[in-house]
Amino acid sequence: MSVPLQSQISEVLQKLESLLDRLPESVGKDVRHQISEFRQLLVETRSPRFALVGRRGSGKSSLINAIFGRKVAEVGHEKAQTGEATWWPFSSGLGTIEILDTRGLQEGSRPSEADAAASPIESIMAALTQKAPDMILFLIKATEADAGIDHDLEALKEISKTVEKVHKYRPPILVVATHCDTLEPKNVHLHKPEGENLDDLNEKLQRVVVIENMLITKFMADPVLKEQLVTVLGVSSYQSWKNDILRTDERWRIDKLLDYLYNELPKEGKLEFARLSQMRTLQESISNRLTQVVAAICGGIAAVPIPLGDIIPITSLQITLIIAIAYVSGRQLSTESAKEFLTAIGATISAGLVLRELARASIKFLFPGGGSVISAGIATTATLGIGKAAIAHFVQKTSIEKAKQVFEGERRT
Ligand SMILES: Nc1nc2c(ncn2[C@@H]2O[C@H](COP(=O)(O)OP(=O)(O)OP(=O)(O)O)[C@@H](O)[C@H]2O)c(=O)[nH]1
Ligand SMILES: [Mg+2]
Repeated sequence: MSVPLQSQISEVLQKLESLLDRLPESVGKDVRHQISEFRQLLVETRSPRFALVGRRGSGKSSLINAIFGRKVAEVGHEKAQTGEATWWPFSSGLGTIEILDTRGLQEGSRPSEADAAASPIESIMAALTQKAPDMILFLIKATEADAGIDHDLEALKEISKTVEKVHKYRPPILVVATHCDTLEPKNVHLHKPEGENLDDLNEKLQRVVVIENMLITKFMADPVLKEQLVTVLGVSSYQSWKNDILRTDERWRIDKLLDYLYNELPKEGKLEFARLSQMRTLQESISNRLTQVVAAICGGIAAVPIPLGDIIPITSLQITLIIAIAYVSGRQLSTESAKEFLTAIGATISAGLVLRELARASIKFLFPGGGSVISAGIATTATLGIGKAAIAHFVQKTSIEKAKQVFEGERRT
């Protein structure tokens, strides 16, 4: 989201809040709550941060690429970590994830006294102190899940302890069993199960379940890790590129992983994640949430007994909603284009909407109380319609004509 746009939204929200300030606290309480959620989702949006724990070759870089669906990290042997471990931004054109590779902890290679300051362990701890991870991802090769992982679990606990001490919260842990595609029977394709022998396929899936359960048992046996565990998920992240062109995509269950990640992220990280993951269901999910929140705010303002004062904020909020949904889908929309969209779907600002809003305001003016309820309903419905039309057009890529029908359909319900 561009900075000018964010400050523009921030301004509208402040204007609203100062409007609410003039009212008794009970009246604006709900709206205030929605405004604060809107601010978290949109104004305070930032890159998600994941701390990765995983041995060499466990598939950390591949998992980052699998999340983006693009090559943003080098797969294979990267240069050995020398000294500094830091939050490292991985970006596609659509967004950024900050990653902290904590491998140095696991390898436990305590450095000599002389260069302790530059040691990986020290710098991992410094990075964790500087910024808290939203989540810890623990990666383990499915084929190595039964090998002694106690040392790895110690690294996990070390990270959790540091984060808790500094940031006063325990990050959720997601365990990812990678390389599931390499389990026996090797020639059975998990990512393309059609046409595979059912018995063979089930045998392979059963092996995944056994590994997941083994890891769950291991985590549940530890009183600290048990509390932080979100889930254990077997996946395949395998993709192969030739000159940055994707030639093989054998990802399996990455969509499910993306769902978990999205759900565990704090509100501030969700928008960016939905955008960069390019996953339509996540983009729909956050767009629907934004629509609900904005509709509730608009309805709330309309229900508040201030005649006329609500016209400007409601329209600017609806425009903001359109810009936000377009952004989630990967587009940057100007205020002008958002207004054009409103016109195109028939929610004309110059005619219908303003007239309706004026009518609404005067109803309220004439019949304080009863009129507010009616107008709040109209404001909510119109906003829901605009949000759904924007989702149809920008996220689901339907035509403007179809988006218009969605808007009209919503108003009729
Ligand atoms: N078949 C299969 N191969 C994978 C999978 N994930 C990673 N690989 C392969 O495993 C190798 C190591 O993967 P990386 O993603 O580079 O592992 P890493 O953890 O980043 O390794 P370091 O950076 O060296 O610590 C590469 O050849 C990947 O293609 C997977 O789920 N299935
Ligand atoms: Mg790597």
